[in-house]
Amino acid sequence: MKTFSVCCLLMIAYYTCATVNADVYFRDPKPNNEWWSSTILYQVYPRSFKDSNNDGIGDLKGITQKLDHFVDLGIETLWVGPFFKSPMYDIDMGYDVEDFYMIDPIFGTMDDLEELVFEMNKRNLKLIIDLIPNHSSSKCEWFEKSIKQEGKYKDYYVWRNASNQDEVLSNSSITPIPPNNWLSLFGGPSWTWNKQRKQFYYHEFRKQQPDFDMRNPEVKQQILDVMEFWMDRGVTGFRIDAFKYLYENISLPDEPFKPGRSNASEYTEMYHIYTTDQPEVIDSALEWRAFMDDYTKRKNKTISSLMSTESYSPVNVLMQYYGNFMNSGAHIPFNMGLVIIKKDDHIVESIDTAIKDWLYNLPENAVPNWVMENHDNPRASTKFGALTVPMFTALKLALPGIDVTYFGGPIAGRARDYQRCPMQWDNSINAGFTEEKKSWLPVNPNYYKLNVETQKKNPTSNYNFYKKMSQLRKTGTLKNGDLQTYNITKSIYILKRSLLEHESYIVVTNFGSETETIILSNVIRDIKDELFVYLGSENSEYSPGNKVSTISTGYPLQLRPQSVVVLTDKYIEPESPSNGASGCIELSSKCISFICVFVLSRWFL
Ligand SMILES: [Ca+2]
Ligand SMILES: [Ca+2]
Repeated sequence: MKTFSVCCLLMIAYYTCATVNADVYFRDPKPNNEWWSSTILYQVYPRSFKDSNNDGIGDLKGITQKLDHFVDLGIETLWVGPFFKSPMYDIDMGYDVEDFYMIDPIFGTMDDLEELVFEMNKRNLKLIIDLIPNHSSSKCEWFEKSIKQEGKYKDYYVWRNASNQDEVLSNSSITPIPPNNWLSLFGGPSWTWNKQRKQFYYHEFRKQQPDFDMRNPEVKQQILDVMEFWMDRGVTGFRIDAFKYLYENISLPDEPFKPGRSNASEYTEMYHIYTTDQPEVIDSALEWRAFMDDYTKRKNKTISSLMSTESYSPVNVLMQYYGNFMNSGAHIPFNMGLVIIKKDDHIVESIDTAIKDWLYNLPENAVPNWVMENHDNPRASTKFGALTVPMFTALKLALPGIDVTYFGGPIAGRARDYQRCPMQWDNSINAGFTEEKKSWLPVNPNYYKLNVETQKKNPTSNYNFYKKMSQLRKTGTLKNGDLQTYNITKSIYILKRSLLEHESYIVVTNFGSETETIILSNVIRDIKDELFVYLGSENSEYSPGNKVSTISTGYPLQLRPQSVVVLTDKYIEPESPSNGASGCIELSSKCISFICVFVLSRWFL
């Protein structure tokens, strides 16, 4: 009893000390050294990454050609978007799969994939691909067979009679009425009548994307077969698309309107309580994880496969995707908290809320993850301005857990407000994306200066900023350290990582419009009087090795608007003069030698 009281007192004392001035205190539950636990998952949008055969469209061989790009950036895991055979209908192109076992000729062949995996393995890179289990294309052979009610395919999809089925069957001029009021995400009924089968089929997305009936055991097995097929080809896991839409309530009740709403064809006017995040979705998370773990054992794989899920669901639901004490679920239920923050005066508060929401709700031993950009949303540079790119890079890459980076993010490709535009590699024609005169989407005309090659040469570029942050993630502190955040004003946001017997790192950002003087010792307890700059954004005017006082005397941090510095209590050697400066010195010494020779030769002659 006495020991218990002492323990309680110690715990209270410990938490009081630890949280006295920090907004979030997050302690990594245990050193987590799985290959995925602090990885960067880099999303490659294959159409726009690199074209190898000059048809203007990116392809698998193109990705293979650019693998050293990832090695240079310190990225270990690629998530390559869908490359399966597909009619590529409309803007959702590629997410309407016609053949789940085939690569679309636009992207290449099975041999190209084999070469990609081989070259990735050589570089210790891992490949994650999309799994699209909710629906197929209406051109998929399975759907065609389902229409004809052929064998096991008969109930592969969600087929239902019309509400007025008897009348329709007896009189072909009568319009069939859908079984209920459910809507497609793109507006209008999510039911489309099939004249041949004389039934409605359900589609959460477009009518060209019919939903599978996930309650059918044959379908469940089919999905597992698809997973195994690609894992056999060297894929180390999946990003599971549209996860919350896997199941619909079996008795098809109408969905209710939101208060004061009545537009029966507008998706956002209803609560989708019977078509999203049904309890069976969580079961799928557990079953598929178990299947993937079992695969690792069966095939004697040295590393486990990674399961990530895409759902814009409430945090409490996403936390259930992680699984429970008995059974694990997804390694990464994508955390979209930072994707949805808006540009306004409360940005610091919004970032803080997004971080807190995830970490406070995280189950024990689960690893957090952070997404900010993807193919469906505008880039941060478009939304918040180009100067904020290193600020978000520093914050995101300094947070514990897994980072998800969207292609082009490290150079802050500002692609005409369109996040799918081709990657800008260099200043050659079409930014080095393709030699074809026309690429599938136009390349941003700013590519002559905004490209990977140019940024690589500039030590203060966004590319090199990202690279240095990614190198920092290899330290014990960033891998396993604690996190504290300080939300002190509307413009200043501070994030600290620390680990016993290791150096600490402090990210300080200024989202405001004026230069701010920050006395860090007023904010952070037990801080040394002087810290070193590990990294500063170009506009911060701080360079690695600069000293900063954390007290009011000396040289306290003066942070320019829209800038960021990363500070540490470890000694950082000041950077040697830049190439330009040493070039000058070299040039002037050459001049002096020349003058000397000239003078001496005049003297003697
Ligand atoms: Ca191509
Ligand atoms: Ca579904």
